[in-house]
Parts: sequence; C-alpha cells; structure tokens
Amino acid sequence: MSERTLAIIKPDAVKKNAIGDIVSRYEKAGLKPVAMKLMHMSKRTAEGFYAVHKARPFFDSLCSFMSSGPSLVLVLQGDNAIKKNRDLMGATDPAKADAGTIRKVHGTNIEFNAVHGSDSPETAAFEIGYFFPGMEIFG
Ligand code: RTP
Ligand code: MG
Repeated sequence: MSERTLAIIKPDAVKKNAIGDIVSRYEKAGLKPVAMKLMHMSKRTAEGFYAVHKARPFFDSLCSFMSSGPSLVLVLQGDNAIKKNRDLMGATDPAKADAGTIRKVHGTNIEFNAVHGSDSPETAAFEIGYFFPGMEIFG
C-alpha cells in the first residue's frame, strides 16, 4: 500500500555532506521524495515537533541539536514507506544499528544519529502536516 512518511536528514548529517548519499538510498529503495526543504529549525519548532518526548531527560539536548543548523525535511512516498524508511535508518543508537543502515554509516551516537523517520501512520500524518501544507506535496 502506498503511503507517506516524514524523514529528516538531521543537522549532523547535513554538516557532513551526507544529503546526496541519504537521498539516493531513499530513491533506490523506492521511496520517492514528494516534498522537501532545507530549514534551520528554531528551538521552539524542534520542541513542537518532538513534543511527544517532552518528559524525557534528553528532550532539551535533542531540541538544541535539532536547532543547531540546517536540516533537510522530506516527505517520502512509496509502498510501506513508514516501515521501509525505519528499516533503511536502522536502530536509534548507531552502535546497535545493522550494517549498511543509514545510522550505522552516518550516525555518531544515540543523539547525533543522522536521520529521523515517522514511526506510525498517526505520527506520519502529524509530522507531515507540521512542516508541509498540502500544496507543497507533489504526490
Ligand atoms: P527519531 O524519532 O528521530 O526518528 O528517532 P527514533 O524514533 O529512533 O528514537 P526516539 O526514541 O523517537 O528518540 C528521538 C531522538 O532523540 C534522540 N535521543 N537521544 N540521549 C538519548 O538517550 C537519546 N535517546 C534518543 C535521538 O536523536 C533520537 O533519534
Ligand atoms: Mg521517534
């Protein structure tokens, strides 16, 4: 079933010039970018995006990281896009991620882990709407 997911190439990966490699992995896996923008999030924007984590000890540090430089924010479309993207990303902690996954290749540690991907249809709907009005999505 074709679906959409929100992906973010986080500031650490943008700084390392990994945008091209990561977008190429999405395309080769059948995940088509149907919207994308480079944006430097404010801390408030990051806090709203990660509101589900606001009680976690890493919340403040995570939001500082996400607002530390530009990110590439994308909507990816394809069959089973949500799970397919999570599989491409690998585990949250790059040290535990499978060989060949984006986080294994480009991540540094459990916080600076290169990419984000929606984890359910409900979070995908919220996250896509958080960054993109419908008219900016070309599905
Ligand atoms: P994401 O939401 O970014 O796709 O990552 P995820 O589902 O694999 O992991 P999640 O539990 O949702 O955590 C969100 C992001 O918070 C940072 N984090 N830091 N210091 C820590 O223990 C810790 N744990 C998580 C990571 O940047 C993680 O991707
Ligand atoms: Mg998550």
